[in-house]
Amino acid sequence: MKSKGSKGGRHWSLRGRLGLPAVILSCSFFFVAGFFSANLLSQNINIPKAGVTARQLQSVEEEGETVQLNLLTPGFTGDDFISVIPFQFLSWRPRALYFPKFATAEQCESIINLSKPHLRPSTVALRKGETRESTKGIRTSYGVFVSASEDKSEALDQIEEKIAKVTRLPRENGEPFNVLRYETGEKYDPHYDAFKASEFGPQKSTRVASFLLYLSDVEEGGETTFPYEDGFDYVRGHDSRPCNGFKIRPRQGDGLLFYSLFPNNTIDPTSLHGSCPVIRGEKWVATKWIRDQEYP
Ligand SMILES: O=C(O)CCC(=O)C(=O)O
Repeated sequence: MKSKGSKGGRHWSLRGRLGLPAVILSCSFFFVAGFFSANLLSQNINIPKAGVTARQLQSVEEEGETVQLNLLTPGFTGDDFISVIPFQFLSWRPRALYFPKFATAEQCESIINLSKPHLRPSTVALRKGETRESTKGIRTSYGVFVSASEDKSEALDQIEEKIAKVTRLPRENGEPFNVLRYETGEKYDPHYDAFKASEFGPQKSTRVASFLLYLSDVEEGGETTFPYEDGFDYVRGHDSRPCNGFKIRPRQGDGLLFYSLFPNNTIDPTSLHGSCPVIRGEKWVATKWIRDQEYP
């Protein structure tokens, strides 16, 4: 009661000097400021450096109308902004998505320049009984493995982060990028990215998904192909020579994601894929294979 009375006395004396509206306004201001700073500190949230970014993404224009988006307080490892990463859903069999303009032309060029001096003939994983000689000609591109940490321009770091977001698979599960160059006539015959233990021996982990970032356009040929897309040809025993099937034409900066495994962790037969031979021009692509656990 005592404190109530004394608060009341101060309130009324302020009212006398400033007027009621000014008092209510300043009380509301301090309440709101106190509430938000306490909330932010207790959640250890980084206030975005460019506050505008967060605000801009709180609404989107859809068919001429402004639609408000709800920005929530994120968990410790979440984002305090809303991301918009456009994609086209390409297929259920295999589960494949296309991400137009996933990377910028500058990022692509910088990855090519970083990789170019280190290219070596690409190799394939060997099944029991296979040799380098017996598998010669299956994959004729040149390539190099590059980790995000080796790229001072940070392009690979930014792309790896973005891939983790769209796949919802942790960065730690990704193998280093395999940057590939195909010149005229070079190709990769249809194959699976996931290794069957019965063919390749016991594996520490399995490849769940593959993300291909096209680093260049190709004048002709060089499409990524899925000969068994939708299972139709698969059921009919379609042959899998390049280049039949559902084809994706490389375009600089675009990304292709597909899953090699079904949700029950068995290999999706329709994830068979390859690269058609380049007919004209040169193809550059960076592949990120993502495993079911931390790699290596
Ligand atoms: O180059 C492509 O389009 C396909 C590459 C590929 O199949 C792979 O890296 O596993």
